[in-house]
Amino acid sequence: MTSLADIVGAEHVLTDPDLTASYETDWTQRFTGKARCVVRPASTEEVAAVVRACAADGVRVTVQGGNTGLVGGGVPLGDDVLLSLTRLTTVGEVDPASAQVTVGAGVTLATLQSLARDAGFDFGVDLAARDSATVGGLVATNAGGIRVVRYGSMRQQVVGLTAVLPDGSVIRRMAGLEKDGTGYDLMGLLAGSEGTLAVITEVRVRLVPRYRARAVALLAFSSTKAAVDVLPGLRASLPSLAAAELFYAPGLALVRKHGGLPAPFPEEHEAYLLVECADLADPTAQLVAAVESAHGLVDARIADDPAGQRALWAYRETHTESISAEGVPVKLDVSVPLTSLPALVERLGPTIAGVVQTARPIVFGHVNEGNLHVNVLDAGELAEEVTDAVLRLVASFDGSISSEHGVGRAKVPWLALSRTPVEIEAMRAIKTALDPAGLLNPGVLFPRAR
Ligand code: 2HG
Ligand code: ZN
Repeated sequence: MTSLADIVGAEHVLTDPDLTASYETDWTQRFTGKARCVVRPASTEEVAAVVRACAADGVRVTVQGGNTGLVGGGVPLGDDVLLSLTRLTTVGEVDPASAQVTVGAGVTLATLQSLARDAGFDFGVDLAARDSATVGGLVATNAGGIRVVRYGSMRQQVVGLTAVLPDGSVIRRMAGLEKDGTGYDLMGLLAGSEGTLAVITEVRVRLVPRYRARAVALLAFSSTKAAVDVLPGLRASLPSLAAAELFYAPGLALVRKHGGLPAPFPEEHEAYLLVECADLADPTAQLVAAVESAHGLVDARIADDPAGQRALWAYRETHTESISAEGVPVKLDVSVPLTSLPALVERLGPTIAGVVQTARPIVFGHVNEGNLHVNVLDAGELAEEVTDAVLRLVASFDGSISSEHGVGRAKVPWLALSRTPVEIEAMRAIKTALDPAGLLNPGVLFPRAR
């Protein structure tokens, strides 16, 4: 095999366990594996040369960005090369005419956001892992986050991609054409392909206007249905709506415990909706009016100042870390049609308790998309059984077993709950056409071939 050290430099081929450890276990500590080495290329050409060398020797490659994934998709399997893209950190100039910018796959979301803001724009995707999650990983998983209600997921932000195919050849579509009807949408296909079809090395994204004026409300409800029922009214009366996030009393109790946060309301309530508006002019009056005319609220707080807004957001944004502080949860990420969301939530508790009586479900998510993060603490030995029961319940509502985190390696056995045999065959045909030897991200999306 062409020496990987000859391609990237010996200091970027890591084999010392002290150096490889942080690449070999995921953020949740749930998934871990041993790579034959960690390779850290710094350009598309180096990535292509590494992939070509691995292909020549039939060596499998697992691709990793910021290692913030939650479904084990970026963790090595055992005998694979771990291709870390965090050195692909080039940033281009923001083009104000097209409102676009090109960045390397290893640039973090936070860096992209500040790049956009410095140029008077903003970026349409935001999520709590912003400081570590990389643009390449966000595209590969078609990440969602807290702004989907306004701007859509990561796929909707992509106007150009450079990607290395499993044989080491390179696709380069970087002109940023907003309209391009010349055949298959390869960029759309690679977005969300979880590194199974190509290694994304560079991305051109569209930027959105920068809305500095914000207002945030925390609304309390006595049921999921009451919270869901206010959404159509909020969407219709608030063109500035920029986030709508749901959480529940058990999650609130956890974030208060681990973050030392005060109670948001004098009394505890069943469900909470965090709503944010963002606009050129102060949206507070709009938000107050919308809240006043909403039915079914039992309490509400509105913050028009940044510190107060951050304090309200903390109740939602610190869920993931507070759950991890309690233990290693079973993490599920599902979506159902919005009208089915209350019924799903009602049945989640009994379904999980039917598997492990003492398990503690913590549920929160992006309510407008019907997307719930079902975290289950204290599932003990029965993580697979809990997963199976919850995902079957979700499928019974015509839902998705993976809404925004990807299928990774964790959800592979359940893919058929969300995809028909015909769809899975079509996806396999695409995989086989681009990666006949199954070298790229083996075991992700489809069962491992050998
Ligand atoms: C979020 O929305 C992330 O905060 C993480 O998607 C969800 O920890 C989770 O389950
Ligand atoms: Zn999420």
